Amino acid sequence: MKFTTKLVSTLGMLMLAMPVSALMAKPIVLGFAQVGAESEWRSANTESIKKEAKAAGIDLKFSDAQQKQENQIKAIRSYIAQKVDVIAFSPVVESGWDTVLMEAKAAKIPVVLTDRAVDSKDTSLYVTFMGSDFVEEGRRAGTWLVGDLTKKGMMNGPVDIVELQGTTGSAPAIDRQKGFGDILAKYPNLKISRSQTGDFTRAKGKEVMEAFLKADPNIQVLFAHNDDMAIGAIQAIEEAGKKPGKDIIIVSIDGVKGAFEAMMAGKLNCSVECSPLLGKQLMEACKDLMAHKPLPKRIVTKEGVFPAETAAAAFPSRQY
Ligand code: GYE
Repeated sequence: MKFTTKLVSTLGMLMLAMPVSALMAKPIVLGFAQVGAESEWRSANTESIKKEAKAAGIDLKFSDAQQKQENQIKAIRSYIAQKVDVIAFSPVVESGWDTVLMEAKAAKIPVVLTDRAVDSKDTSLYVTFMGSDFVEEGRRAGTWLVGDLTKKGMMNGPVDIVELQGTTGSAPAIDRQKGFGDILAKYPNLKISRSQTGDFTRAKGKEVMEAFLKADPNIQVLFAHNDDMAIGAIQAIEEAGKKPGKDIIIVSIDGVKGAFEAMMAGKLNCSVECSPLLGKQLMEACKDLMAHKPLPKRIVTKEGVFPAETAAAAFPSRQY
């Protein structure tokens, strides 16, 4: 046998003996900079990303920024240094990202925004933004409220509404406030008497609601930018000797299990859905990017509204 033929056949045998995975292309490396673990929504989002990365055979590098922008920026810089294939992140606040995004661009690493948007003027700094329409969620909460107040005969007089805002400067806090406000603006009897941030957490939601109740014993409605703050507020309302869901009408956003349980217990009146299950879409986007397929600039999540009377029927099929 000639040397070259021998070499080729030896190589062939070697390849046959190798595990299939070793012959396949290197896995896509995705660096994901998560906001934190502030809510049930966020935990479900993290779980979805980890599970779907595994299912797609994507090598996921994951970091938790504990709701701090500087930590997210550090994580993104370390992904750039590690030369990952794709960077994805859910920006804790909207502004202040241009510098680090320019660094990613210079390193030719595509950036995918998941869940929350940035306010950068230069949209070439990211390839796509996948997530919910938060303005629409706020409008849905407002529209549901008007319907409920109408049914209860409360639209003829002034209604005292308080608002628990999400993290100051975050896209969902800005947009949900706007959407809800758009609806309220059509009804002069609906007024927000107090509005403060509860940072999307149960503990802060409870704390701020306690202060609201002390300052104003006549609160009729609570709009919370997420379910966790509503759940914290429910505790504060009960501790103040009132009945949440009855003495105070409560509408919040996310549709997490805890909200469904509160609705079934009659303590929460409505939750507007915001799906955290973005993992699958994100992994598909990574694969498309690596295959040089074009991506739409905006991928909007499809969602519904769950008034309390629909909670028991929907509960068994809820995935988060
Ligand atoms: O509503 C809230 C979480 O960005 C949509 O962040 C997300 C929000 C969600 O902490 O619960």
